[in-house]
Order: sequence, then structure tokens, then C-alpha cells
Amino acid sequence: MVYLWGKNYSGQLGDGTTGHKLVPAQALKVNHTAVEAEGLELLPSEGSIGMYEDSAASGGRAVGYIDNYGDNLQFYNHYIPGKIIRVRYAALNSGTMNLYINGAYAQSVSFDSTGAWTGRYASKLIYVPIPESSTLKLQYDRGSVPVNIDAIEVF
Ligand SMILES: [Ca+2]
Repeated sequence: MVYLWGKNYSGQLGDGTTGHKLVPAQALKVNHTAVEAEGLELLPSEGSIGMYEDSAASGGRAVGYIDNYGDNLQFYNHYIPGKIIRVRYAALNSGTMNLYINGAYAQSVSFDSTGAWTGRYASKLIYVPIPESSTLKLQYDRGSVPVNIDAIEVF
């Protein structure tokens, strides 16, 4: 389970079902945290970070325009101490964003190009210790290259 806040609170809770939709052929673990990016609190620094409609996206929406310093998506990993974060994303060009755990920089995450901003998504696996009851954040910082984020899972 996961605690969400922000817009779309009532409609975007991730659960096991959502996880299955993301990558039908892959099942790393049945019980895990899954959230739709469009259900997360969005913290624009000055730009227009926000959701867009895309039938190819999990839940029919994803988050884009993450291209001003400080733009980020964050969520609270309530129960599960995890080892892997799986990010479903789209990016015309290869991108990079920074991962923070409990507010502390953890690592830079690179995303291979999917060939388009919409319509074609891929999954990025990030291997990192994720404490129970931690806050995870993907942020666009100086040196980052934007990607669109569809959904995030913790295993
Ligand atoms: Ca989505």
C-alpha cells in the first residue's frame, strides 16, 4: 500500500492490479508499491510540469514537462523496504534525473530513449536500498535531461 497526496487523490491509487498492467510479462513480486505518476504531488519550480493524456500510458495519463530545475515527483513508500524501483517512462532522447531518498541525493538515473515523448514507454530498473517508510523523489536538477514519467513501482 502507499499513501498518496495531491491532485487525483481519489482516483489514482496504485495497487497490485495497476502493477500487473504496467508490465504483464514480468512479475518480480506480487506485493509491492505501485503508483501512477499522474496521481502524485507535483512540485513545479517555475515551469509547467503536469499530466497529459496518452492511451499508451498506464492509467491513460502520464506526467511531462519536467524540465525546470527543481521539478520533481515524490511519493511515500509506506510499508515495503525495497531494493528496486521500476520507473515506466517515455523520452524522445536519452534522459537523466536524480533520485532522492528521504530528501538526500541517492544517485543519478539514466533513461534510454524510447523514441518518442508519448505512445512508447519503457521500464527503467533502479537498484537501490529503499527503507520502509521513506520518501522517494525523482527530480530534474542542473545537468538533468527530461523524461516523461508514467508510473513508479517499488519492489
Ligand atoms: Ca500513468
